[in-house]
Amino acid sequence: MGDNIQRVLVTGALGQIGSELCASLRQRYGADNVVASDCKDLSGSKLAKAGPTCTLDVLDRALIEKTVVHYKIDTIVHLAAILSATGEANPDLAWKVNMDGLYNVLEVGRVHHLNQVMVPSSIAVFGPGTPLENTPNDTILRPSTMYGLTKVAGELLGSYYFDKFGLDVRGLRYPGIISAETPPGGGTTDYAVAIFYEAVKHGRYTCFVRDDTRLPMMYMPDCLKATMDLMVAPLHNLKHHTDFNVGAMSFRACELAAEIRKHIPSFQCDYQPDRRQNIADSWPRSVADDAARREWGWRPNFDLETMTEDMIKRLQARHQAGEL
Ligand code: NAD
Ligand code: AKB
Repeated sequence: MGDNIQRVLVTGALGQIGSELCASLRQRYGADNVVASDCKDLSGSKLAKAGPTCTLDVLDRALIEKTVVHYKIDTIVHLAAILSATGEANPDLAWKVNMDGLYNVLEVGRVHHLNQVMVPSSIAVFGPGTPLENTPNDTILRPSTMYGLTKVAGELLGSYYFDKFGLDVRGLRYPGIISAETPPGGGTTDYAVAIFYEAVKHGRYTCFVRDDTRLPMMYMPDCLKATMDLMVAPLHNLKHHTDFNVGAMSFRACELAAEIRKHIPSFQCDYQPDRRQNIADSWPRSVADDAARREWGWRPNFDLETMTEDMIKRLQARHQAGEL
């Protein structure tokens, strides 16, 4: 199981997480053994220069199956999804991609006896009825968004495939992911990334949540570590499978702005909350990740201070190189 991964298919590989996770997976398993796929065209992308790629819409089960057979895939990392803000604007699309897409991937996993399917979940599984401070791993899951609803159903569906068919489905509930390579694709936590780009490029940012909004966040290197550590964790150590809370840091939007100001003293941030504020208010302020720590040794490396320093260094280098 976890230690038997040889050929990996990544769906949604052009996204914020996929674009960096594919590179890490290729380092670990060999460039030729990680097939990066997305419904968008990958030709000309960094991923296409470094290893195999294919265009793959996860709503096309026959094509997933063909790809798995063609590349002799034994593990799928399923990242294709519609995130919270886009999902609220287009719930029909969110349902289709997040539910039908996952069902297709799990069915192919079952029929082809794959070693593992990794499916990220999200802090979006929680809702206003959940304890929002230090939210426990096993608690009330009543989200108020279509995205959150599909993530809860996805966790349950993955567990069902494990219990019923023995398919090794794993997943962690990422908090908002902050990264300097690929911008996020339509989530509520996107402000915590956009603020860095705008600070470096223009020295000012208008934030779409209130200054006192506090949410759990994680820097990309920790996201990659968490994902790859869970993938290789011995199955017999896991009591949870598809639903691990993983914490790293929690901060208010104004605390992030203040941290950025330590590096860019003239940085100005103002706040104009929009419809995403309601989503942010329904999510945990911080999460308890004792199950992940106990069952597969989860430990984050970055906090607000070290993440901010590294983000600014990377984005300033990209800005100077004319990439932003
Ligand atoms: P993203 O929006 O940046 O990327 C998603 C990718 O999926 C895009 O490249 C898009 O083209 C692709 N896609 C959309 N529909 C598709 C389809 N029908 N077939 C194939 N590809 C399709 O998302 P991300 O941030 O990289 O998220 C990856 C996973 O992690 C998702 O399951 C998401 O819910 C989860 N997650 C992300 C965060 C975060 O902050 N980034 C937080 C919690 C959970
Ligand atoms: C979003 O904001 O939708 C994502 C998530 C926390 O799932 N970043």
